[in-house]
Amino acid sequence: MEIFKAIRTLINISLLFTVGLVHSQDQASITNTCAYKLSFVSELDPIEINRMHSWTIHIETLTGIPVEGAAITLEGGMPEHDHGLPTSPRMTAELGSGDYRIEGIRFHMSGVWEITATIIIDDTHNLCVIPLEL
Ligand SMILES: [Cu+2]
Repeated sequence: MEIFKAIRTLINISLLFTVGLVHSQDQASITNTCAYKLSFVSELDPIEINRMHSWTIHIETLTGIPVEGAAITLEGGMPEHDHGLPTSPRMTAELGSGDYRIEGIRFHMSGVWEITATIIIDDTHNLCVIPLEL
């Protein structure tokens, strides 16, 4: 289990590095690693193809303290197909206790997706990858 975790972390870090380079023109400071623990609950469970829905993303520090006052942007796509999301999801509310509502999420294909949540706190951008298979 530890080995799988380590491999997954390495994969995530390499993906984050790529994403970080893409965003390197931003003024804000970019961290190539994700300094937070992210989890999400989908309004649709299971997620259905081609149905618009929202997520609640929960952010914690690595020691388990809920993170408040963040802004989240969500991007993503299918790495095997070289395309992005068909919609532009937006954070619409901070719900408290480290929870944030993201609306306008829709997936138009089943398969492997990769969602990158940019967590913005005090001009620091953290890029956190959420792997997803539909
Ligand atoms: Cu695709």
